[in-house]
Amino acid sequence: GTEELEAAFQARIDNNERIEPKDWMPEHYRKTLIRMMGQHAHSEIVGQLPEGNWITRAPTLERKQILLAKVQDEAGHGLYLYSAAETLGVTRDDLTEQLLSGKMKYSSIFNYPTLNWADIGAVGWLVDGAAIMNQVPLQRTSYGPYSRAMIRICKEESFHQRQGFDIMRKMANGTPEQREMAQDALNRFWYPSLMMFGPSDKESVHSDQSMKWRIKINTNDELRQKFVDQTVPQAEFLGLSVPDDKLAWNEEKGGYDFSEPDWNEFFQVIKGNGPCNEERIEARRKAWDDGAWFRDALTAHAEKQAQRRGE
Ligand code: FAQ
Repeated sequence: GTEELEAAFQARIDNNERIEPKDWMPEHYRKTLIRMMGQHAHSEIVGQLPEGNWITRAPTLERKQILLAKVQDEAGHGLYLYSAAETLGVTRDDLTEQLLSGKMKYSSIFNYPTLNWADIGAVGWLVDGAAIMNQVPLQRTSYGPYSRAMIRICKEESFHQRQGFDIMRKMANGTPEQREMAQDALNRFWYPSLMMFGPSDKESVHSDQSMKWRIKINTNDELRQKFVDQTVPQAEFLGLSVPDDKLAWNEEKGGYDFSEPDWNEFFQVIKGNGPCNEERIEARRKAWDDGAWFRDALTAHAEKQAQRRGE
């Protein structure tokens, strides 16, 4: 019966085995993965927009080439992840339609605007930094196709993080105005970056089950703490200050004490009420609608070929 199947499934998970597409899995495991991988794929795609905004205005040809390559990488990550999600029996079209109808989410962080060039540095340093902190453990997630996608993606993300830090270093050591821009970017991106790890463990509805299934390896608060501990010394190295009066090293716990982000703002943003939600979805809808003729042409072509083959 189902109970036996579930027990055998859990035993495989506990034994640290990877689950592959054709293996038996509980329906809720499949649904959870579709939600998480779909959201992750959407984030990679929507995440191109805030940075794409600066490709035409990058300060040098070299910076422009680097940014262009990074944004292209994000498109590639989205594609691996959509493909990995498709192994669970959902189509990419379905996932896209659920994003456009507001049924599926994407990371809260991409609903904030990139106002100046230093923001591109802050996105690479903090947003990619937070993404890596979350994704490195996911290389060991229980679902095979997701874990393999993560291995590839993490390699590219670490290059992204370094390019962001490099922009920050340049700005923080530049003219007083550039330094001010770097500080301003850190001020605006700090708390939204902390929100990327999801709500506090108390409010995280999916963590318990997802950790039992090793879909998630760490809790949201664990990863947020690691991110703060890693990032504060980097801010110090840049000579910038983290916008948190309560930030203090706590010897006993071997980590920093820090202020929680404004969770009310977080829940507003994921409900669709952040500064750029409408603009982001509108850009995705336009791309989807503008591409309709191409999808139709591909289908018509495939049908014609099948007819010629007499199928
Ligand atoms: N934004 O119960 P939990 C990138 C939702 S990196 C929006 O704790 P869970 C790279 C959550 O879905 C960013 N919604 O949920 C890049 C749930 O709502 P639901 C993408 C959020 O899944 C860099 C509810 O809150 N990375 O794109 C967020 O166990 C630069 C309750 O939360 C990933 O997706 C949020 N921040 O833990 C690209 C990593 N947090 O669905 C371009 C994979 C929570 O029930 C440029 N995902 N929610 O309606 C994960 O690790 C997990 O899904 C968490 C959330 C940790 C994000």
